Amino acid sequence: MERTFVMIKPNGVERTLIGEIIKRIERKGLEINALKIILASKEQAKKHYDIHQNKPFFEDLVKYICSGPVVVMVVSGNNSVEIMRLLAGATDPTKSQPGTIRGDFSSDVRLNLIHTADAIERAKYEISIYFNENEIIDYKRSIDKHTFTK
Ligand code: IDP
Ligand code: MG
Repeated sequence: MERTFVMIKPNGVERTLIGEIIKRIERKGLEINALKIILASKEQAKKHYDIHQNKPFFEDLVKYICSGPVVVMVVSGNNSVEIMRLLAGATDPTKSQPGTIRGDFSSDVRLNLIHTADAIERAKYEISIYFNENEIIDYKRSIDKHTFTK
């Protein structure tokens, strides 16, 4: 099962969109294997967005991610990386389609509600910034291992 990393950014929490976003992930058929609300440290945010360290918006982005509680999740399912990108919608709110999380709820690229990893290797890296492996529970697969007679 492919894992991805998802974060509901501070404005998603502030706007009480946690439930709305989780509902969309679950109804698509993806599994949530780990979930917690945290205050990200500057160190975590810098690691998370290391590929953007030379961009003009990097410092503001790091400050923003640390500005309030965020929800971090490990989500899995077939092609979960690509499917979560589809559910999130395009980064630029002028291009995110209605029906996507960003398309339905955001109009500013800096406040686009959700982060979701863009490749399997990035997902592994980002998960390792926010989770210990023993916090991640593959419950559906573990249910499959049991044999129920009744
Ligand atoms: P993604 O979140 O869709 O993967 P990235 O290009 O990886 O988009 O950018 C990371 C985050 O940085 C975006 O979600 C957005 O919040 C912010 N960002 C991207 N481009 C800009 C910009 O031009 N100005 C300000 N913030 C930006
Ligand atoms: Mg990205």
